[in-house]
Amino acid sequence: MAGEPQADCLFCKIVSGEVPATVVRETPTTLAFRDINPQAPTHVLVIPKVHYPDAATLAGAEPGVAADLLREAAEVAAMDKIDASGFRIVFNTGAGAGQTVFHTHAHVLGGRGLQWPPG
Ligand code: D5M
Repeated sequence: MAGEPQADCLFCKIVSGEVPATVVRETPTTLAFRDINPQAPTHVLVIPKVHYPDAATLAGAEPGVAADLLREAAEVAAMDKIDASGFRIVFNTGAGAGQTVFHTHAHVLGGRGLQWPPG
């Protein structure tokens, strides 16, 4: 069922503690942990604890939790002191956009100059 943990989902397993992660922040609705393959000095993933495959479906079903993700992304940037120099919040949405894990996640990237447009 939408929103329920999925047995084959890597990020649901991180939420449950079955798969370890370097957790940097946690709220009742979200978890933030360091990306295993960082693309910048700060590269943190912020995920909802509930399972929705991407940001669009999460926003449609649970807009309050989607707002929590954005708030937590900003908190991560402040925590790592990248908020003053600028940072990027990315939701890859769909395989064609590079999404590989189909549990909503915001990439928070910063700590170096970021190019635009992204690749
Ligand atoms: O981003 C999926 C991201 O998830 C990608 O940057 C690697 C990261 N990843 C994959 N496995 C792990 C674990 N176990 N811990 C932390 N980070 C992980 P996407 O936008 O779907 O391409």
